[in-house]
Amino acid sequence: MKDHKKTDFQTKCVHSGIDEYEHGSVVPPIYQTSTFKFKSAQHGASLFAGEEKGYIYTRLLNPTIEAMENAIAELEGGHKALGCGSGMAAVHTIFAALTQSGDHVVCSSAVYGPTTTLLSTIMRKFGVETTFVDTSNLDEVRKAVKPNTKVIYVETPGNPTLCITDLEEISKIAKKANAKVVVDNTFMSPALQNPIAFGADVVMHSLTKFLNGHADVVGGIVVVKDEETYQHFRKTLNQIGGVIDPFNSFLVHRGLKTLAIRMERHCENAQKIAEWLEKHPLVESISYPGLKSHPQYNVGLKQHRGPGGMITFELKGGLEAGRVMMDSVRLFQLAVSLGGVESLIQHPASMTHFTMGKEARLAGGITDGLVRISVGIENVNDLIADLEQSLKKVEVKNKDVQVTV
Ligand code: LCS
Repeated sequence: MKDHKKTDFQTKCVHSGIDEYEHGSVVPPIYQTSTFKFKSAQHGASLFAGEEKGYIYTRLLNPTIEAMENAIAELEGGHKALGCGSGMAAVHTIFAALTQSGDHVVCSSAVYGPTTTLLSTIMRKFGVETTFVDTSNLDEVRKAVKPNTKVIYVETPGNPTLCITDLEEISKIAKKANAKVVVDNTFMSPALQNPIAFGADVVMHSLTKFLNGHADVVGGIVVVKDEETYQHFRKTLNQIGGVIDPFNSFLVHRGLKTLAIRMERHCENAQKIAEWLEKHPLVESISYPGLKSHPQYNVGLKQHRGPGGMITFELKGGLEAGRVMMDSVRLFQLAVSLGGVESLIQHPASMTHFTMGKEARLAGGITDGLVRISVGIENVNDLIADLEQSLKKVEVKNKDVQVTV
C-alpha cells in the first residue's frame, strides 16, 4: 500500500486504502465471496494459527472490506479500523470490547437515541451502569466519573442538539481516571474533525451518513490507535458477527473519494441556511456550530475545521408549527438519517430519539418542538426558497390556531 501520510486530506480521500490490483484495476475489486480457498491443509491450519497472513472467511476479513477500513483509519489518523454492519453494530462492538459486568460508563446525554437505549437496556442487563451527563459541562463529567468508570463516550456535536464537547479536556479527565475516551464522530466526519488528535482512544462513525454520503448504505466503523486494541476489537467483532459486507464496503470506499468536497459544500450551504433561519421571525431558537450564538462556538473553533451540515431549530408555535413546516417542504425530504447529498428534515422527539423516552430526552435538551435538518449539496438558494415557502404555510396556519408569533 502506498504511503499518503504527507499528502493533503483531499488527496488522501481519493487515494487512501487503494493498493495494486489484478489486471491493473484502479479501484478495489468487490470480493463478493463468503470464503477463501486454502492452498493446502497445512496452509489453512497456519492461517488459523496466525502463522501466515491471508484471508479465511469474510466475517473475519475480506480484501474489499479491508481496503475501506484502511482508508478510514488513515483519514482519521488511527492505526486500523473495523467495518461493522451498522453504526449501532459499531457502538455495540465498542461496549462489548471495553466493558464487563461491574463497570461504569459516562455518556453524553445528547447522543443518537438508540445509543442511549443500548446503554440503558442491553448493557445494563449485562451489569454495565451508565451515567448520562451534559459532556459540554466538564464539571458534570468530573462529578460523574467513578473508580469503576471504564469509558467516557461522547458525540460531538451531539445528535440532535449539536452541543459541543471539548475533546482535549475530556481526554485529560479520562486519562486521570484510567478510562477510555470513545468519540462518535459521525456528525463531523474526518474531513472536519479528528478526535484522535485531541487524545481520544477510539473513534466511531455511522458510515450510513457523511462517509458514504449517498443514502444507499447502512454501515459503521470503529477506528483504534494501536495493534493490541485492534486485535482485541477484531476478536470481539468476529464473535458478535456484526460485520459490513463487501458490496457496501465498496460503495463506502467510493463515497470517500468525494468526502472532502462534499463536506465543503455541506458546510457552506448549512452556514448560509443557519444565518437565514436565525434572522427569520418564526424561529424561536437555533443551534448550529457555525453561529456565534452557539454556546460552545469557541470550543468548536478549537477542534473542528468546519461547522458541518446539521442544524436544529425550534419554531415559535413549537411542535404544531414544526409539523406544518415538515409537511410543507418540497425539496427537503421528510426522512430520518442524515449526511447524504440530498437535504432531509425530521422531528427528533417523535422519530430518531423516540425510544429514549421523554424524561431522558428532556434531560438531553431534546425538546418536543425541535426540528432537525441535514443540509445536502443542492443549490443553497433552492434550499432557502423551499424553507421559505414552508414557513409561509406555518404563518398562515398559525393565524388559524392563534399561536403568538
Ligand atoms: N451515531 C450517530 C451520531 C447517528 O446519528 C446514528 C444514526 C448512529 C450512530 C447509528 O448508526 P446506524 O446504525 O443507523 O448506521 N442516526 C440516525 C439519525 O439521526 N437518523 O436516522 C439514523
